[in-house]
Amino acid sequence: MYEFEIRNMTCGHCASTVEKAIKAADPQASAVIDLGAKTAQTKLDPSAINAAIETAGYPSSFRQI
Ligand SMILES: [Cu+2]
Repeated sequence: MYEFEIRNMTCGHCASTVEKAIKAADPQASAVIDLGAKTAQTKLDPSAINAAIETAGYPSSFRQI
């Protein structure tokens, strides 16, 4: 599992934008988004997903958990 820290994800609209970016990067990814913690968790391909989140306008970093 990988956890992405997405500091500028502040509302439901942001969360849905981030979720769409994750799904577009990897249709197999199931994202668990926690708006309160500003994190998303996925199982697959963190580099591509991180790039997609950033392209959507949200600076992101990830770590293995
Ligand atoms: Cu927002």
